[in-house]
Amino acid sequence: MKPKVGFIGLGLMGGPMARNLLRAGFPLVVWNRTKSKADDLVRDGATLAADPREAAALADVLITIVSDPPALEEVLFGPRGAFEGLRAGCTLVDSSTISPDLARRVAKACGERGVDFLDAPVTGGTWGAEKGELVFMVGGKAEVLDRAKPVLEAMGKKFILLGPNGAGQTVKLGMNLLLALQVDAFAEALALVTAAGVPAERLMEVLQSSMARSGVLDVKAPLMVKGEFPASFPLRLMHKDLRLALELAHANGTKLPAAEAAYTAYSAVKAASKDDPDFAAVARFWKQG
Ligand code: NA7
Repeated sequence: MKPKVGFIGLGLMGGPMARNLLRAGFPLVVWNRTKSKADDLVRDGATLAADPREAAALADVLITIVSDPPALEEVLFGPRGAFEGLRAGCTLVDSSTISPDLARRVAKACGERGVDFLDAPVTGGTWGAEKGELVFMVGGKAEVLDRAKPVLEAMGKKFILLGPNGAGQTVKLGMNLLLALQVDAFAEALALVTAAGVPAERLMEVLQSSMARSGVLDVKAPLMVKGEFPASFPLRLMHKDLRLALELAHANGTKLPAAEAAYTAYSAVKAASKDDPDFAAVARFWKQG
């Protein structure tokens, strides 16, 4: 029999991930702060929990994917939070991007209740979430990952065990730091070239045939040239990830001067944007002057 899965956080990523669990035939209990985001899933067979506590109490495997560290603390440890409902022997998988420090605190609290825990942030964007082709960066024990895999396989194609709890989040922050810098660097190159009178298309042409080409730029650079930023990975979340990376660096005495500079650009665009754009909108920094 398939384990019962609880799912908390039906945002841009969580919505399609939960949909894939339902499609794969897992009995699914969902909870989201904004209730209406659960409507389609409930219509198609998922059960709506009254609160995170109930979602946890009904689940063998509970998956959380919410915005940031305060959101996770709220759904786990807040009033009627999941921790009040988690039973010994269950597994909690958190796929939010949070600090490694919070991941370790959650692991400790789980350990005290006899609950297994994996920090398992994902990469692949909304496209990967919809296709069920996410890559999971996992911190925790190999045997816990092995047991959780049949559930995770409904949502992803690759599961990389990186070390003890916290290691998944650490690597995720390193990866997003690189993505943030690549997109920021392209925005600078674009500003340099176009201000000097050469059209953006010429830069793109060369980029496509050079070593400067990368997966992220294949996707983001054309949108940046057009100035269109529909949110696939919202800038507000990349801004949060850069902040978490800088906090981790600070705690370990690691200097990240390029990340500091990029954080300034992302912060300015975040403050000035009235919409909820993709992180590629960091290009607006050079339009604002
Ligand atoms: P979204 O689309 O912004 O979704 C965020 C989700 O987190 C959404 O379900 C939110 O509920 C939920 N949320 C945010 N704050 C809270 C609080 N305080 N309490 C409960 N629930 C909350 O983000 P993505 O799906 O793109 O990304 C999710 C994570 O994966 C994030 O860490 C990324 O960096 C990676 P809402 O629907 O707004 O009521």
